[in-house]
Amino acid sequence: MRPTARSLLLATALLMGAGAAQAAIVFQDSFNAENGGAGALNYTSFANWTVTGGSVDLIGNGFFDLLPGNGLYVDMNGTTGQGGTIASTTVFGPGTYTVSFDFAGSARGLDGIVTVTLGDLTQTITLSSSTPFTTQTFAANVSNAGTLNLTFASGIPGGDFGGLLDNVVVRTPEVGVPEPASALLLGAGLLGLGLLRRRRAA
Ligand SMILES: [Ca+2]
Ligand SMILES: [Ca+2]
Repeated sequence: MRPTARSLLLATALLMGAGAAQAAIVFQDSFNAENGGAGALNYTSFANWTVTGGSVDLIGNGFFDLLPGNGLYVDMNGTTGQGGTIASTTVFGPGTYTVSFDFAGSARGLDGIVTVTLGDLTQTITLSSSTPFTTQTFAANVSNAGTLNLTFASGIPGGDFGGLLDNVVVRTPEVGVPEPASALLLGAGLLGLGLLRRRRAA
């Protein structure tokens, strides 16, 4: 192989590596696969969540479908008259994460209120009744001292009409494959170190 062809291949490989440097998704839930795709009141059998307080309803797909076109989603106030709390069964290790989710008002005349927690993140979101699903994004630093589960708690203690939750995603920051410039720098550094060692050995 001619040197130019070889360096072209190398450059292409480095560029492709740079393209792979994206935030990694470590948790994702659209709720669409719950309960065989059918809604259920006071649902507790979530694949990725434990209902740790009150109750929540699994709605959508034509079942109390307040915001059609989103598959299944969660009404943070179930049908027991108590706001619900759900906690991820996934425990997040120490690190920095980006938490995003879609949240909407109750679509039944009341504000939707939810508090999300993970590590040092505690954020309460209040949306008016008619606000459609809007994506909320927050940073969360997890240490051993903080909350290791991702939780969502309804901010409406009583009543059956809660805010609506869908599409929860947790990402790690952009890490992984170094960019071409830093890869070259690292290579040059290692080469220098090798030469230095060889010289010392001599
Ligand atoms: Ca959904
Ligand atoms: Ca409800």
